[in-house]
Amino acid sequence: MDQQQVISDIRTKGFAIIPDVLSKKSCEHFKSLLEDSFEKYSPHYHRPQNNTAHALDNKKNEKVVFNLHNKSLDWFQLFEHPTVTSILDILLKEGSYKNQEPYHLLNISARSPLKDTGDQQLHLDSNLPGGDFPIIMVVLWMLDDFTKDTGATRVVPGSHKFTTYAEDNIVYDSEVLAEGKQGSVLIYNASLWHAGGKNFTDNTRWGLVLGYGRWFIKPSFDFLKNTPIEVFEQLTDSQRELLGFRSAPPLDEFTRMKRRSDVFESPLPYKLP
Ligand SMILES: O=C(O)CCC(=O)C(=O)O
Ligand SMILES: [Fe+2]
Repeated sequence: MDQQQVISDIRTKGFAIIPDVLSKKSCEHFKSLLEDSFEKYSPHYHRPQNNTAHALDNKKNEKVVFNLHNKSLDWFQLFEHPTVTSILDILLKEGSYKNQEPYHLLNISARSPLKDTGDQQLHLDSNLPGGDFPIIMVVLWMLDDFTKDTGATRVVPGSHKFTTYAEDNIVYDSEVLAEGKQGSVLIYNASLWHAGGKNFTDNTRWGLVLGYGRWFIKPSFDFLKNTPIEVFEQLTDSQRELLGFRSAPPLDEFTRMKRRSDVFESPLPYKLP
């Protein structure tokens, strides 16, 4: 698919789907990493006492894995896949000073809704509707087929320009399904109204959900504190930058004056459970 067309679709409709980016073999490899991580780490997840009204934080009906950067370096192939970074380099920089300010990862998770579950309330991932420039973009890698039956993501085209939120429990006439074959990637402006669909099958519907935001937006988890030193040491400069190791605020005026840094922060000691 032509990159100019993808960018133009994201600007006008709020999203675009690029087919055939990953091979079946690669998708199956990443899915096996997800299944292993889910089995190993989900028993240790913090369980919130009270879910919010929309229950987007209710993870009982889905397999979900977080913070993949600290689980396998293989994930960086997707975090910095040139097909997506070449698009993000334009959309997440434009409007910044000289169109050159960096962006970093905000969210690194994957979800697979269980049978007969998964339908989410239409929502946005940007915490603010509308906006002249995208401040957060989401890259959703389809590691399984995304169909009506497996729970493809629902989207409302053009809603990234609305300055309101979707009404609760309403299905909009203009809503469409972001369907795609295994190995496709859905890229959307995080102000787009969207929702994970219901999975009516016994099959998995693994989607890797990567949020990228302008450098001054804080991430979902503290990557500077949850990246083990032995992982950090193996990362390239651009991978460290992507995790935000150059966008942390200075401790105080004696340490540094600029909000961004030329050198990398040092990770703190961290071990997975
Ligand atoms: O899994 C999907 O299709 C979308 C997930 C989503 O929107 C979210 O978790 O914020
Ligand atoms: Fe979302």
